[in-house]
Amino acid sequence: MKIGQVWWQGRLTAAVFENGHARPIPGYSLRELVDRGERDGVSLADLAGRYAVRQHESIEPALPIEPREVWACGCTYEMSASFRDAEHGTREGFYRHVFTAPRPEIFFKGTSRVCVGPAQRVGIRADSRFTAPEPELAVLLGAKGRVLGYTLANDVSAWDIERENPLYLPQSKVYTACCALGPWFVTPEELTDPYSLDMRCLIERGGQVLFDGSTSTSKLGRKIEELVEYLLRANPVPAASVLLTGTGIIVTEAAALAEGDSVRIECPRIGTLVNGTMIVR
Ligand code: DO4
Ligand code: MG
Repeated sequence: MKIGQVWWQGRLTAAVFENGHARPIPGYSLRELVDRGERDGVSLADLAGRYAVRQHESIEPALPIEPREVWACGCTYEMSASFRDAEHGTREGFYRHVFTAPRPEIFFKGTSRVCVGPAQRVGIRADSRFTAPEPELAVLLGAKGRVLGYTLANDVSAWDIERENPLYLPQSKVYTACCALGPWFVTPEELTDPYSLDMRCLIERGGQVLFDGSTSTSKLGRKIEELVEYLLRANPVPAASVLLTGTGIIVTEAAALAEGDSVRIECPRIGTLVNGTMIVR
């Protein structure tokens, strides 16, 4: 099942998506539906099947959830680790160590305050000259880290700020509209194997494709359960939070994001997430 949110009757409302249409779930945001499912011990798919309206509405997907917390993993693909070692001149493999070490890199990406949904604009910091999209598989977490669904995420990052000094990572990662999510979550009953997903990212400017890169989650160097287990160590992340699993696509500096660009992340088994860009101050 595909489940997310739509703007319906003046509020963000949970909805099931089928054949290009939405079936809203009156009275519930997706966060409220997750909480209800946890309280009653019922799966999201069961709740949605019970409460979604029967008629199909022509409404576009919105931000699929207002997450309580957003966390993100880094250097989970060899590509991301080796690119960063090259960027920082860390020949000894500062980032490669993180790719291979037992403990993964996990950082706080923010709350729903920094999230945007499909067709909304992601942010480019006014003080960054090289901001890049990081297309990632993301998971919706229930209580105790149970995976309730999979979606696409853009961990938009000011790479030049990170490049200046790794201690600037939070400033490169966390700011207004730094995280796009969508178009919806695919539940684990429908998406049984998250390790064989093709992902592609295109950056378009003025109708021209500036960048086109792809990867597969088969290159993800860690199991999602392992990432969640580390995330929850001494850190009881609440239900209705989201975890980004890292990028396997590295864009070139020539394709640094500029205002007005369009970033398209495609994953045939999940959907397509398209966002414009804007400068944020
Ligand atoms: O270490 C920096 C962040 C890495 C990251 O966000 C990623 O690999 O996706
Ligand atoms: Mg990332």
